[in-house]
Amino acid sequence: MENKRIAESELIINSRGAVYHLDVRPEELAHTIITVGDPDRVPTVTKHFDKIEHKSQHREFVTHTGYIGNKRLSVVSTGIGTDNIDIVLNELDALVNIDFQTRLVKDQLTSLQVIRLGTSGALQDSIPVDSFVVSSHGLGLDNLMAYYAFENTTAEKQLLEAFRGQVALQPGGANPCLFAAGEDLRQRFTDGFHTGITVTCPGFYAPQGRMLRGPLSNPNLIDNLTGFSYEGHRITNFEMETSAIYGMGCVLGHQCLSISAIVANRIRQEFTKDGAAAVEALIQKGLGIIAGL
Ligand code: R1P
Ligand code: URA
Repeated sequence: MENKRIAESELIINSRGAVYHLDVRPEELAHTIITVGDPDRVPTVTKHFDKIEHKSQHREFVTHTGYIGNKRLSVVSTGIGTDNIDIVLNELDALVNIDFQTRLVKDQLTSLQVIRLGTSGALQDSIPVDSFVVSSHGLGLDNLMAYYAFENTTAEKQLLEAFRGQVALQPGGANPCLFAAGEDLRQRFTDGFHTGITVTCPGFYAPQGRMLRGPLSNPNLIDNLTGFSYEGHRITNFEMETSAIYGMGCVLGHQCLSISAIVANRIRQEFTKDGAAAVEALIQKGLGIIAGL
C-alpha cells in the first residue's frame, strides 16, 4: 500500500501535539497498556505503581503512565462498548505507528501489548462470582469489525462456523465475528484463571438476555450460549469490549488479552457482594504478572 500522508481530518492532532480523543502524545505512552472500562479504575490500578510520570484526561479517556520497578506501563480507560474501543485502539496504534510530524506510517512498526482488566458476567454454573476469566477468544455480536478488512485464521473460522451452526441469533440481528487472544500473553495467565470464549455484546440488558421491562427478541440467547461446545471450547462469559480489542489487535498487529473479574453469574442468578474487592483482587493478581512481561 502507498504510504500517503494522512490528512488533518483523518488523524486529528490537537494543539498539544496529542491525539484527539485520548489527548496523549507519543512520548506519554508505554508499549504495554492496561485498558479498563471505568475511568475511576485508572487510579485504582496506578496506586500500585512505584512512579507515575504522566496523567491526562479527555472525556471518558483517562491515561496514566508510570512504572512498576523497571516496567513502564500505561493505563487507559475506554468507557463502555466496542465503539469506544474503535477510538482507543486506533489512537493507541497511531501514537506508536504514525509519525505525527510527517503524518506518514512509520517504516518500523511497533506491536503493543494491550491487556484489558474488566468486569463480566459468567455463563457457566461452574464459574462463580469473584473468580477471574481469561478470554481465549472474543466473539462479537456487535458490528464494529464488519467495517474492517481482516483475515481470520483457519482455527478461528472453524470455531466461528461451529458457533453459527449451534447458536441461533435473532433474525436480522448480529453477524458474529471471532478473534483469538494474543497467544504469548494468554499463556502467562493460567494459574488461578478460568479460560474460555468471551461473548461481546452491544448492550448490557437485552443484548445480554436481561429483561427488566423491555421484552426480548431472543429469549433463548443465554441457554444457547451456555450450551455451545466445540472441540473443548466453551463460552464462559459476557461483556462489552473484548471482541473489538482482539479484532483491532488482529487488524493493526498488536498482542491483546482480556481478563475479567466475574461480578455476575447469570446461570446461578447471583451478583457479587463486593464488586470493588473483586476488581481490586484482579488488579493485584494481574499486575503481578504484567509487571514481569
Ligand atoms: C458494563 O457494566 C461494563 O462492565 C464491563 C463491560 O464490558 C462494560 O464495559 O467491563 P468494565 O467493568 O471494564 O467496564
Ligand atoms: N459486565 C457486563 O457487561 N455484563 C455483566 O453481566 C457484568 C459486567
